[in-house]
Amino acid sequence: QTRAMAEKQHLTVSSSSAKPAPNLGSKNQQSGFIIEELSQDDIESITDENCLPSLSQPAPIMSAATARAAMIPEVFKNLSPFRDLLNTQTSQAQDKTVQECLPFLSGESADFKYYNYHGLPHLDRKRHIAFLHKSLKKLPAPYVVADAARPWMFYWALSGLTTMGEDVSEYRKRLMNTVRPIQNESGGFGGGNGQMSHLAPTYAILLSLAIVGGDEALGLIDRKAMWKWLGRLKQPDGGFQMSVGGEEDVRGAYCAVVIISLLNLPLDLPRDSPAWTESVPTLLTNLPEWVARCQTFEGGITCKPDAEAHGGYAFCALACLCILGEPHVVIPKYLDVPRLVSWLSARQYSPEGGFAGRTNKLVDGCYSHWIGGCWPLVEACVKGPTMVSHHAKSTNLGSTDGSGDLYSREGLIRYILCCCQDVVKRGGLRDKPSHNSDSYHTCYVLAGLSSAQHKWNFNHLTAKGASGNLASPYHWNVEHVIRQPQIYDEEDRVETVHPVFVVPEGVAEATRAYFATTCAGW
Ligand code: FPP
Ligand code: K
Ligand code: ZN
Repeated sequence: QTRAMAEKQHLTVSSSSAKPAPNLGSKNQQSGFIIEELSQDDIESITDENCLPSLSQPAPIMSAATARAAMIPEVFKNLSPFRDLLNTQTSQAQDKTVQECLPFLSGESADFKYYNYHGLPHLDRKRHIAFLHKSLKKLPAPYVVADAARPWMFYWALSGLTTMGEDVSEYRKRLMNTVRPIQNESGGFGGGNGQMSHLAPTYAILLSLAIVGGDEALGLIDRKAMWKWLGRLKQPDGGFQMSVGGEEDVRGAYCAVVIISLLNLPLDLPRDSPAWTESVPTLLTNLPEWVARCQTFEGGITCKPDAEAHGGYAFCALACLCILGEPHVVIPKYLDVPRLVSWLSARQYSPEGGFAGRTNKLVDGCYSHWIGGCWPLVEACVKGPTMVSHHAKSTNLGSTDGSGDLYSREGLIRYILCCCQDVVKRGGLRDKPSHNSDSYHTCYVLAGLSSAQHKWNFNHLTAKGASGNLASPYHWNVEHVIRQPQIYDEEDRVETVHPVFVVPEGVAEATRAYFATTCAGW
């Protein structure tokens, strides 16, 4: 729906865009925007690029701001035609959010000194990079409540920094010193010193060690203890608890298979597992069946059977399945794909362009990843394996125009660059304009931007350093999405992020290769 609408609106804009929109001038003045006359360069760049077709009549004199505004499709400037007219707390919150976002989307926010001809500001890398480096220093006292989430804090920072092209190897030693004492002898990592092991910090620590890289960093993980601990988390119904005696949910399913796959662990279930019987012989027995039970009547995925579908869990479920097998085989085997696509599509809003996490809730930058990151997996499932022969590692990436997209990449990129950047207070990316930036949103907004700017293809012929158990996720290739006209400036393209592991391209492959070669057996 969103896509069809966006296309329809594109046409509308093209045919009428020579007329300056009557309101925009006064709105711009109200918000303190300086309205310049169009320079000769401005006029030439508009006519030359065919951005405004059918300029058969002489171009009317309009301000650069108005010209820019005319380049923004109507769908990102007006209330949605599907607006819920029932007046409730929910619809009021939605209307308020739209009003909050519209000035940013219409090229009218005074926060930005520059908007390009498609109404997009630059990605303010310098500020976002500084923000994340700072988050790795000593934090102010209020962060004490987030102590158990400390491993997340450094994963988000390291992941966000590398997505913006930063080298983070300077953090290797400090990271190793931080995580060494929080690994428990009984397997896995806690959130901090003296805390019991939990799958969430264990996932964040494993990915962080993988990102900083090197044998020494990876070598500090006790694989055998990890395997035994995973056995204790495995449940008779197929799923995983987050900690011993803790909640069993789809995050557990995803974190567990990420760990098993990256560490190349044996699949046998330890005999002392609460789940072990002759009919549950492995860590993976009944796991995809358990994940399948998390799909709801809406088509989305919930944390555990019979609860509410949410984007965070949708990504966990899809990425888990894409570790268990090939997307085009395993996703349709366990999920109702048309219903899933319908639910995912309904998460993208207009005019905001970004995603909400669940029905009747608000757009939020972090769903650029949790929902946005579902799309490459679902697209690969729908499209089937590709035969692209080029190998992708940054040099000479192939490119595609993104045809076959199931969502509006343009909408997502607009929401991210226009609404999610703090370029005034402290840098970093955020949920929405009224919210402060934080490292969680910085990490996942950037991951979403990367997935909107690139296209991942599943290619079962290409094995990047992996064969054996759970080797599917090492068979992806990436291409640049290049579309004419490209709405964002090429300098604002970020790095490629693995669609299943959410680490820089190549990192998961190197990690698996390390554990497959140096740790054959224990
Ligand atoms: C609702 O928050 C959020 C949840 C119920 C959990 C979301 C789950 C994730 C983000 C996935 C975590 C993944 C791993 C790998 C640990 P809310 O009510 O504040 O937000 P909302 O209004 O947008 O739903
Ligand atoms: K939220
Ligand atoms: Zn959020």
